[in-house]
Amino acid sequence: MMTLLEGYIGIDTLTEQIRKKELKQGFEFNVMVVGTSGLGKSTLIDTLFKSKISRRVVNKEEYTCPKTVEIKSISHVIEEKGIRLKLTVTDTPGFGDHINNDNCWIPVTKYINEQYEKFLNEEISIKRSKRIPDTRVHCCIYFIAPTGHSLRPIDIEAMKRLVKVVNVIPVIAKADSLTIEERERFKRVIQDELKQHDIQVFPNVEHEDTDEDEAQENELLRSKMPFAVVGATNSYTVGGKTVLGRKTNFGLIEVENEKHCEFALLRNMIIRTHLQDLKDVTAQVHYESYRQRHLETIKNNPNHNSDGTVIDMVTPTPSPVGSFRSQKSSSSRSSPLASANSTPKMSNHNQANNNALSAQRKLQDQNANPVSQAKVKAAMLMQKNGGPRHVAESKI
Ligand SMILES: Nc1nc2c(ncn2[C@@H]2O[C@H](COP(=O)(O)OP(=O)(O)OP(=O)(O)O)[C@@H](O)[C@H]2O)c(=O)[nH]1
Ligand SMILES: [Mg+2]
Repeated sequence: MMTLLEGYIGIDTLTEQIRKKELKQGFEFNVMVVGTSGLGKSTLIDTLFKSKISRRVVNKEEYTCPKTVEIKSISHVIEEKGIRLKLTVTDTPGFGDHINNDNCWIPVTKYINEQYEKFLNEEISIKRSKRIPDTRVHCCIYFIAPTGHSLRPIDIEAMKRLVKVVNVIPVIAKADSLTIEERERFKRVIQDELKQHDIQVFPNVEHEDTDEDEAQENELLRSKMPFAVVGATNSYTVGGKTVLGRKTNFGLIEVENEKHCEFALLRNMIIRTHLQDLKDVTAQVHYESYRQRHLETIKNNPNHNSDGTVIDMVTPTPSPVGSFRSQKSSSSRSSPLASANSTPKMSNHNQANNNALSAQRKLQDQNANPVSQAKVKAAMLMQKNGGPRHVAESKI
């Protein structure tokens, strides 16, 4: 189904971004919004894509912004100047609605891991499709309340977990409630706190190319983050032009006017300059790290039925940063043997797990020998065919 855009957002610039990259793959992009309830998550998604995208609208007149009560993904195909983008937006219920908000990030990290699991299952399945549908979350926009003071413990705890599994882009929500000076001060406080708690948001310096220009561009972006944003879905006419904005007692706040807020910086980064990078880091850092965790879990506990809730996301696992760098600079990113390294997901079937484990071990021992790897892969696939398989369903 085609979703009509109500204005220019800039997805046509994608061609330039991926010129040297995997053109044939087409464009799929999955974005998620997370944070406390009522901070404008659903609204910002609509603002970003200039379309009523965060929910299906039956009657435009009846369009309201209901509270989000469950994790919900909606896919749209949007097109601009002949470039099509399959966009999936995952809206999540806000934190903070319960008396006890401990572990409120778990449903979100679980959802993210389920998408990795789906991809992994596809990758290792015997009849895998040429192009695996990619539901992995490429970008998680994290909403910080505009308190002007400091990050709240819930935000620190949630972001700590999230940055281990997904690209996190923090934003100061509803920035219209802060003065320019308050925004700048709040931004510096947040930057210090993120550093203090070692919360590495996107773009992470460790995942960067050696490319000088890219490094400089990212350094500049980091100094301006988190962007102070305002979301709006109402249009107004200013100087003969239609703009999205919020009408207040003190005048109209135009969301795309850089003098009014930093929405445009966020949109430019996500869509116009870093979309492909968000996808690359997802595939080569976060997904790889998920696969490693599964491998470790099966190795250390063959009878363990691993899933996203069991694995501790805070305990650092070796991140494949080095390999990401080298992969990123090489022309061929995905090894043809990558799927042989994958860990099949099997439910309580000890024999199946043990056989898979021994196949994995053999694979690790012999990873320099492509012939042996092919044999091990074949053994794993045969094993997989014979044993029961648990495929997690995501709650979309
Ligand atoms: N002042 C101001 N209000 C906003 C902004 N963005 C959204 N709102 C309003 O805030 C209210 C909540 O917006 P939502 O987009 O539903 O918030 P949410 O974060 O999705 O809320 P949950 O679904 O409960 O998690 C609505 O009345 C919006 O119109 C903003 O940037 N500034
Ligand atoms: Mg919502």
